[in-house]
Amino acid sequence: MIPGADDAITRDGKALILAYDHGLEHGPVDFDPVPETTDPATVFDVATHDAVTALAVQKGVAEAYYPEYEEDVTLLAKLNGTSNLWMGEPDSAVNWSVDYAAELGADAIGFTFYGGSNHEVEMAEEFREAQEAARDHDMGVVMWSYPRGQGLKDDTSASTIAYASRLGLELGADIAKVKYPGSEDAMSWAVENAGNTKVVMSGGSKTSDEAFLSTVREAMDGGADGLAVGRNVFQRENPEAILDGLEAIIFEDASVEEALDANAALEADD
Ligand code: FBP
Repeated sequence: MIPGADDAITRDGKALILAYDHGLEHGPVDFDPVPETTDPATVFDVATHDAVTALAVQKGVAEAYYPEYEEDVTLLAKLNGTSNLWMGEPDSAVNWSVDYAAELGADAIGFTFYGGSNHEVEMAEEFREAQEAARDHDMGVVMWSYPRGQGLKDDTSASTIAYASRLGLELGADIAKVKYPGSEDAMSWAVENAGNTKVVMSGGSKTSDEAFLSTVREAMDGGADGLAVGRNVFQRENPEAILDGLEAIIFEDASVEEALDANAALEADD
């Protein structure tokens, strides 16, 4: 990592990255809860919320929609990705070059790395190429660090997530995006292992307002530097409300109760 390389995609050193590469990674099923989100413009509009420090999308979506939003949205180019139709060992095709991402206006790149996959070696080499090209363009580097593959029994255990965040540091990411390891202590271990590389929590499948805000609060208490989230924002009827709550926790260090009060539409669990 290089100090300051992630400045364009952070605020006060913290990140709230909105991820919207699900049309590739999971397919249209992720748009079912809020069918309007099939239209990328809907999610670009959400990304104009003040809390969002960057929007992560794939090449085709960036090409087609970013020109209209470049004044209001910071682009994080998610360089690689694989569809849910792929049934092989975890792997991810590199779909655009760093040069082309820079041409389209990206301030940072995102790269999935499946440590532990039988394709780990090739993926590390592809990451190296992308990471060094990003340095040439002064772009930040975010690693989606998701250990998985035949040899991995539990891809969200504390030790696996600590290893995931460490891989971010070792391979040169400015930010490592990791799955939530289940507790503040486990997150703290992951953060410690990342050294100066920032660690952000990956959102996961949609939960209630209170449950999600509580998990984010725990991750922040464990030393995380923010969040990279997709479904827990865009699968809500009122994504602005949850972004208000997340903004309170991530940038204002609010409690869960204070975050729930940040927008009247947010609901506490019974
Ligand atoms: P969510 O917040 O919806 O979990 O999105 C984060 C993310 O990393 C996306 O960028 C990506 O599409 C998806 O999760 C991949 O998740 P998985 O590989 O675990 O299905």
